[in-house]
Amino acid sequence: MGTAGEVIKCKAAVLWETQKPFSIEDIEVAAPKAHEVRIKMVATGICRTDDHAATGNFVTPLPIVLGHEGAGIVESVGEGVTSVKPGDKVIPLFSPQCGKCRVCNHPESNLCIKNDLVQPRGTLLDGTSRFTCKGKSIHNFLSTSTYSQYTVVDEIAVAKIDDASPLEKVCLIGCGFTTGYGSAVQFAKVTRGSSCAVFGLGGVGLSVIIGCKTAGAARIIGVDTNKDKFAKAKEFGATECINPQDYNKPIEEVLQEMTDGGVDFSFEVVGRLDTMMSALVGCHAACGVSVIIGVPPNAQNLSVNPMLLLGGRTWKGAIFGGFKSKDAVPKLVADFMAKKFPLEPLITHVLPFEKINEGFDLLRAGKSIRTVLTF
Ligand code: COD
Ligand code: ZN
Ligand code: ZN
Repeated sequence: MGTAGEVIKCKAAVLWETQKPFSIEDIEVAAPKAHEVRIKMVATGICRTDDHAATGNFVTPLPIVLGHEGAGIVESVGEGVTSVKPGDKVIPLFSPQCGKCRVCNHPESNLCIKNDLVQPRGTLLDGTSRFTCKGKSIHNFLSTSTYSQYTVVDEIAVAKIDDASPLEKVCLIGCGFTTGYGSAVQFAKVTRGSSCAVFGLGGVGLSVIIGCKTAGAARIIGVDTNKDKFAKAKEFGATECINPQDYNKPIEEVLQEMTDGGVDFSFEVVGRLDTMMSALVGCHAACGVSVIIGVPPNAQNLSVNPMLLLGGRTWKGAIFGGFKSKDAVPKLVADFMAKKFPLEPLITHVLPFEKINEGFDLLRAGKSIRTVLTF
């Protein structure tokens, strides 16, 4: 490859300060060091977590190149890289899989200890970044930084995918789709014939619905305070939709009455404490499972009566749908290619990368499900 080993000059969307628009800047991207991979980005989605970082709700070091839901082509690799090679189509992994730590070796868990998500340092594994702009080092975001024409990631944070895959669609497998779908099929293990309630019908909630439907759930009840979300939820497989504002009693009671004591599986995909409680109480007291997907506002806590769990309810939460990322992403792409689930209906807007601020405006105005930026 012509550029291997060299510094690449390219465009990236840099966030210098929170609550400010992104600036498209000329940046330098250094060559990958040992066990690192440089990727030419082809497409990237805009996820709510990027917005949380841009507004300061999700605290991360600045200045930074955000973006964590992307797909691209390997430009070059550092010494010792064996799982990908130049020319491979890949998806960067915001939740890596080192394959060696206690979590990676656990059969059910997936939040590898090498993640940069729980306490973001804003760097690659070696504690530095490969981005510079105007002489300043620019931080990495969630091991990925996809809002750049080129990015460098650690080998444990990238998965090779099918050469034939459409990158402008499968980029959603890098976060939003997988987070929702996996929460249903992999993490909660929704059963055939079961009843499910999905709180929050954004892109992730709709992906939960796709998962519940794929798993053969008999009833999928969408819950949202915005009734404009109902038509799309039904297209994805919701059997009924309810708006808490239409009832003069708590929505968990409505769910209990609708489903003989509560649903088998409930999912919180809003990121609010009150909906987390409603989802918990709205699942059956003895056999219900409630899954938290949304991240609550910084530093907020719940006070919970343990009796809610003593009867046998299960309450749990997961990142990335509980999937081990490097293993699961290539399989999910293969499943998409085999038409086991759709991604197209989640993509409401496609914009050139330079229009990134427009894409964020659409998200903030509630007008988009997913915007994909193309390079
Ligand atoms: N009751 C019911 N629905 C509500 C309520 C309420 N009180 N308030 C808002 N809603 C609805 C909104 O109308 C909207 O339809 C939906 O909830 C939220 O959708 P979006 O489009 O804002 O968000 P999504 O689907 O893109 O993402 C939602 C998450 C909760 C998943 C997201 O905000 C989040 O917390 N993500 C972090 C989870 C994670 O795994 N992060 C790692 C990398 S992303
Ligand atoms: Zn690990
Ligand atoms: Zn995300």
